[in-house]
Amino acid sequence: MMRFSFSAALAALLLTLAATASAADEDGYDLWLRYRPLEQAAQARVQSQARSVVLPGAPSPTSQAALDELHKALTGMLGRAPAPSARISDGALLLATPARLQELGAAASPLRAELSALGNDGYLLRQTRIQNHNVTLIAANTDIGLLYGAYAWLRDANTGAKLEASSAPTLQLRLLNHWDNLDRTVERGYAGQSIWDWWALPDIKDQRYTDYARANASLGINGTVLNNVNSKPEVLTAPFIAKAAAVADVLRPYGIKVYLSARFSTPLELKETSTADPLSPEVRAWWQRKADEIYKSIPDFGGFLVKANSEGQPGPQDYHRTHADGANMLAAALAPHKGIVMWRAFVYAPKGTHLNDDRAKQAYDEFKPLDGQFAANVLVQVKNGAIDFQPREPFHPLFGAMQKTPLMMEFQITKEYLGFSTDMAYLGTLFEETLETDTKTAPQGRTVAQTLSGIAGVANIGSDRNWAGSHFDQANWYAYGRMAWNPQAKARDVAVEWAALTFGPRTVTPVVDMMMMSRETVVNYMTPLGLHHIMGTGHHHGPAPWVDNLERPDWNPVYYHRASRDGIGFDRTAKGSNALEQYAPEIARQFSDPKTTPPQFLLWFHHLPWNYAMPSGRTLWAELLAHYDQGLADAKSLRARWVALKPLIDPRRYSEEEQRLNRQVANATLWRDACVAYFQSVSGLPLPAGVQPPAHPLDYYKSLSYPYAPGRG
Ligand code: BDP
Repeated sequence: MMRFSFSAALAALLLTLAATASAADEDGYDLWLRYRPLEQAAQARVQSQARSVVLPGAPSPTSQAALDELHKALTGMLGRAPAPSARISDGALLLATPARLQELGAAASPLRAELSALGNDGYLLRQTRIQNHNVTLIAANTDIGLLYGAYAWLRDANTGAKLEASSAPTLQLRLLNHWDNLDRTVERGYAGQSIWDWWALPDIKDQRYTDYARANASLGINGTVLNNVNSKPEVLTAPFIAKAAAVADVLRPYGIKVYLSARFSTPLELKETSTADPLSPEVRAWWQRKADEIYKSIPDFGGFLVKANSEGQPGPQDYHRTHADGANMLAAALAPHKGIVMWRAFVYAPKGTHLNDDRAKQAYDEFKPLDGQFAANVLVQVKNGAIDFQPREPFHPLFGAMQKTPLMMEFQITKEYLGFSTDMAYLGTLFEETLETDTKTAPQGRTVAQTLSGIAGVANIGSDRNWAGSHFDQANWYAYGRMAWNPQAKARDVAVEWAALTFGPRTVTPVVDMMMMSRETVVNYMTPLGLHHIMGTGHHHGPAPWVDNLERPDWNPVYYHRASRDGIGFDRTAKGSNALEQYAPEIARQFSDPKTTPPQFLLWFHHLPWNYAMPSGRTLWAELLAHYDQGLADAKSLRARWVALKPLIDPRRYSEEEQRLNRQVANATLWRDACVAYFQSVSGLPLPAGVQPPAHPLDYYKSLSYPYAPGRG
């Protein structure tokens, strides 16, 4: 017995030592492109597929990028670089388009036929025989397809996933939106300063720009809007066009186009026109000249993203014109150059102007009547939900409703409302939940994903060493990119990939379990059962459900939760604001009855008495409390799960996340206690047996303020 426990203890110790010894400190800069030495069996497998790397024909900047990445990766994974070669031999990793295959004297037509359905960006990976040699083939129609294929092969090589795959994206526009200002502050950024060093550009091009391009290309992201939607006129002046052009030069080989956010009143504010009226010939001519000027420096410039007539931004309505008038004017300037306009549907009127009875209705009210009036190169960009990137929202009713206008999805990768970069929340589950929802719209019911022509994610990237503010926030960039490429992808599968690439194969199951529970955890301790927008004023950190004194009714949390002695929730049925009418009839019918409304959206659509009977058998009051308690318990569980992983994670990344998870428990406690205290003060109901009273009286929570909270831009 003695001997057994001694040797068991020794074995455990050795295991721990082995694990810690192999886990050298990492700072996260390498993201999921770490290329650390593979374990022996994996090395042998990868080695057998890549004895040499062959690119027939002359390299282009894009295929050179693929070669460089393979070289870097194989050197890291195998300990030495395979020989680059122009000829095939057994065990070669062959990168080939049909045209490149011909350069080898091999028949290209069978491959061409196979690739015909894969478009410009798709690729296929397979083990095959060419010219009597066993090779691993990465094939595509274009060099950018080869680059995507090379990254896919590397993913497989690292995770041990099966080869033999072909893949092509369904959405042609897969963009990041940076909310980065010209002074390097980042609106809603929690990862340090902007990576775009506008002051140093165009002369100084940081290595980060190349690494940013590699990371994005590895996911298939093919466009980036460099500056904040709350844009400045200066970004369209000659010096900034030159700076944007320098960035575009770095990103181009990686298949990433540059776009800019344009301020609608730019010509007027630069004093180059006397108005910004979109129908004025002077204004139209100015934008045409401006487009010509931009395309001289950036021949593949993507186009403009525009936030107009929202939160005080200028727009066509200032001249009694419509969103379509404004968007089409810009579209006309860009069309000759094949540029596009992404016109945002996140609109709500500034102070003093019209506010309808429900902010959730405004985008639909303004845009649905314009369906069919937008020029061919305009896309309307719609946030995933009708309010504002909440921890959970039902899908935006414009998806499916705008049948004659191409739509883009706008997700927020940066966690403005989900705990910044301190709280862990894996957003893959949020993306999946939205994308797979059936809009129940013609012709036969379409998921949100099927209504899209493009997708945009508000970036969580900054100049922090780990790019995203925390290691787990890298997963949100990763998941966004993978799901932009394949909107049918499952959040769990994506998490498995990311965990293997980021923390190594032995951590996958526990890390993925943490990721998969993390977003629901945040929903539970912040806004369970369909509550929304009860965060602190301005910075959106922490709970503030009591706030009722801001100028606009729809800036106040009390507007959204409507809690009083008689009950809680926003009535969006026909008896209330009737926002439900904006959805397809089947959904409107289902959600108009609280009994058939999914519980996670209950208080989004219904105002219900505190003693309303929930399916669980509890009253609504008890259920609400149970969700807050669950959120806090799960935050503690996340921390405990991470602590258990300590032997498998390098000390630096372990400790950086452990500190954040401690902070998350504190944050969850604050949310839980403050919300329990506040809602109890409103409901007047006692806490059921077993429910802990909040640590402090309500006034304590009300007195907290965060004047220096990050992300205000
Ligand atoms: C809100 C943000 C604000 C953005 C706005 C937008 O709080 O900073 O400018 O969205 O999307 O969520 O335009």
